[in-house]
Amino acid sequence: MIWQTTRFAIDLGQPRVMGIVNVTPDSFADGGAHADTDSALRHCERLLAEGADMLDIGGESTRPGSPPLPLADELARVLPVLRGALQLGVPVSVDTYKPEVMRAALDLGADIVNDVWALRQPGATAVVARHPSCGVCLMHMHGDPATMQNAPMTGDAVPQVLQFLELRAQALQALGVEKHRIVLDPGIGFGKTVAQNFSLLARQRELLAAGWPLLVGWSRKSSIGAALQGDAPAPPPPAERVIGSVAAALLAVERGARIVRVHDVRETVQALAVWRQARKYY
Ligand code: HH2
Repeated sequence: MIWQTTRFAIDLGQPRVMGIVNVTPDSFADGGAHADTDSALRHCERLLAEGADMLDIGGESTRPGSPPLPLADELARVLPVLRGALQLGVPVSVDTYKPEVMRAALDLGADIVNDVWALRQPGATAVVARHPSCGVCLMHMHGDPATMQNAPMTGDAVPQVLQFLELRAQALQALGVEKHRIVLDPGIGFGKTVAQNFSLLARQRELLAAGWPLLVGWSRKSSIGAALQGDAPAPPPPAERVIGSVAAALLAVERGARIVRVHDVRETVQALAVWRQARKYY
């Protein structure tokens, strides 16, 4: 199974680790840690040294309750880091829902568009469809980041997420984007309850029925916090959810995910090395 992107045909025969680079002051897990170009690029290099297969650069936080960022600010955060990251020899993805940012990033040579809105902003599908070969990740989100946790989805999330993602992928294919450029993502934490998030993990194989590779992002999210809370008055903060996040990434890979989007690359790579070793004897 291959994920075709601008410069790389990524072999998804092996599970791949996508390292998160948030060039933001306010991301829920690591806001402010790499908010200027130099520190973001150092972070890129560190993630690659730890074993990341690809990088995902984002300029706007999508944490629940986050306000939209003006276009000019997002461009100013993302493009200088992207320019540097594109020299590092791995696929580079841009995490954005704004078609103008997608276009500017693709013009610079970005490999992948990662859109939590699954290209539902006006003009976004056209930007991707016009490009001859970029990869794209279409993610499910219920509602929008400003309000999604006030009114999460209701009912069984699995068939709803599957139907949404299939329709978005088919719409993109109808515009001429080949299937091997597209991966799908159930959007853990985006307008879903803790129970719905874990049902998407437990029954992840149902999502594979759509026939596209799956990318998943559990890293440090509040559902991990909820699972770790036990009898404590509050969940552990994001930085203390690393082991729980690695466990979720491993369970996702065991259930067929091909790409895991993570903050903690070193720890995830180690876990996957053990998984890979055991898999030889299946
Ligand atoms: N999660 C976040 C952002 N982008 N993209 C995909 N495809 N899948 C995800 O699960 C996903 C995503 C949220 O995590 P993070 O980037 O760490 O936080 P923030 O949005 O606060 O910057």
